[in-house]
Amino acid sequence: MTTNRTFTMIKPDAVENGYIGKILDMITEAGFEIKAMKYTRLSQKQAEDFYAVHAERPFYGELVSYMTSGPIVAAILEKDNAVADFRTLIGATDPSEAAEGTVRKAYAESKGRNAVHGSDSDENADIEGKFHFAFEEIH
Ligand code: IDP
Ligand code: MG
Repeated sequence: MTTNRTFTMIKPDAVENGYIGKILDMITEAGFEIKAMKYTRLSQKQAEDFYAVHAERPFYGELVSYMTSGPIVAAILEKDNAVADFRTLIGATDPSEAAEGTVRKAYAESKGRNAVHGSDSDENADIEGKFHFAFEEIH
């Protein structure tokens, strides 16, 4: 398993608000290299499966409907210590708790509509990357 990769999505709120370029700029400026990328829209089933771990949480329905509400940018990123460094770059789940200089502080609307996803472990980075990209789409 690769330990220097993470998986991200620029979520529908950030796409809708015109922040794709600004967020990709923050990501590349922070030293992440893009290994795979696509502009796509999650189906109901894809969103349900991707967030299955949250199925019992009260916000699950809201989360699935938000994540299918518009297009996203999905990407696999590479950097030493990618998972932890990317979580630092995006900041806390709730933008009101996110540190200055983080993506969520700058661009998230709320705890639910929080601009970006970042994998929380090497294992999930691998699973989530493969969920969205075929082998030949990763370079
Ligand atoms: P993370 O994205 O920072 O890892 P998680 O706790 O894994 O946060 O939650 C996954 C996603 O579910 C969040 O990014 C956010 O979009 C949504 N979410 C989490 N907590 C809430 C909540 O309390 N209300 C609404 N949506 C939430
Ligand atoms: Mg999470």
